[in-house]
Amino acid sequence: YDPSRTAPGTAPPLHVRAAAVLEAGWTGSSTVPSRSLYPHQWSWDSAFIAIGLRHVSPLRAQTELDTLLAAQWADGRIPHIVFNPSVPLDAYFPSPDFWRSSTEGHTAGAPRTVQTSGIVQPPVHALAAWLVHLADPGLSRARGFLTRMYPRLAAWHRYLLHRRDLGGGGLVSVVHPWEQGMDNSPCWDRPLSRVTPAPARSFRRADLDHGSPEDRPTDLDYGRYVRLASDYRDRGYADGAGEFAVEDPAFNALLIASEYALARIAHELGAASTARQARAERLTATLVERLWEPAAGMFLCRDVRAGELIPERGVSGLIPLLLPTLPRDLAATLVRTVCGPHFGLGGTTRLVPSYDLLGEAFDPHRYWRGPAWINTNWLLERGLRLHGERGRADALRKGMLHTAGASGFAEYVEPYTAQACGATGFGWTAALTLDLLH
Ligand code: 9WN
Repeated sequence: YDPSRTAPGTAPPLHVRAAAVLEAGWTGSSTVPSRSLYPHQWSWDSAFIAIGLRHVSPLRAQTELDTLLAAQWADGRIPHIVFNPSVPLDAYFPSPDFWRSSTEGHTAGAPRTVQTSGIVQPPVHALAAWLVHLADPGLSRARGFLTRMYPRLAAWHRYLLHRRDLGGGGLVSVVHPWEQGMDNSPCWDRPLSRVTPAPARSFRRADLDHGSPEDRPTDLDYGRYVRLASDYRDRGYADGAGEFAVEDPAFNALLIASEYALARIAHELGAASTARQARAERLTATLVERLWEPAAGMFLCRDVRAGELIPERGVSGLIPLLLPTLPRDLAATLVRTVCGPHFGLGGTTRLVPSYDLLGEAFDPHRYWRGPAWINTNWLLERGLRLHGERGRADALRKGMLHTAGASGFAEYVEPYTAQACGATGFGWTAALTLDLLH
């Protein structure tokens, strides 16, 4: 892009503006989701960011993942936040002095030299590593990128499949809403209602100083988030005993998609890959068995502690469209649901909302209770394409690119009008825009 050849007053092209967002968020070793609201490294943000960054600089995309995986715990978990020591403690809550990873996480093998949180986020990483490799296989091989990634990613998946099968049925449970990444989704209301909130005076939120306070989770939500996280910490981050355990369709679908990617990585490295491929197929069948709800035409979350499906339609229940061996009739049903009255794609909404348009808890502005997010839409676009829905995928892609540019790469948007909400110049919005442009 050469600004001297552009007419004065013309905005730079979308890819230039998206790359500038990633440039502004680059710390030298990773990218922040947002300088104001999220000034550290987040796990699934980094995976999505690497997927976009590979088009600007494959080297930086590799470094993004290297930095994250350098903070992996000895038990295999990849923490959801890796803290930047040069950022003041009060810039984000909960800060390192809340998680106390290097002391409380000692038994679970938390690193000593870097401070992290003790919970996890969706496993998009193997998928990201594979896509980063493909952007420049020569550079990747020369730097031993996949050789370095593979054992760490394998340990990560092992942790999830062995330590987090809290329901005993073969799927992974999340133990905190922050782990699933859609913090205040109405899907969590029921399991969260059993959790006694920590007193409001026992902590101080930092998010309300930056975000749009009326969109953010409530103080009551935060009381429960804090209680769950501090109980987990006080158990030394040992898995199994917590009050909150939910099998989530998106978290598990992303693990399966990453397991397929890990099979490809193994193959590229000359290692055995068929067992992984078979495991991904088995996990897909288990996902259908445990979380598919024919009456809803989609997947639902399972509340493991109550032993029942949660009767709320969140966007998470559509994400398994990403899976190649999903039975054909289920894929067709999911497409009908995305385009039907509950999600409105191609009809009332510009992008797929985070929650059921007809649900009682729907709120078009409140974070994960209605607004549309680029990462979930990017995953659905891939799913539509994979299952032969080219026209719908193209239309969604167009809608995403338009929304991303017009909203200043907003964190999330109102689903009917695509009006910008939350932070602007948001990392994964810019990164996934770059990916869609390629
Ligand atoms: C808690 C960073 C993260 C995203 C999550 C999003 C939000 C954090 C918060 O921001 O969560 O992890 O403070 O609200 O819900 O998906 O990874 O962008």
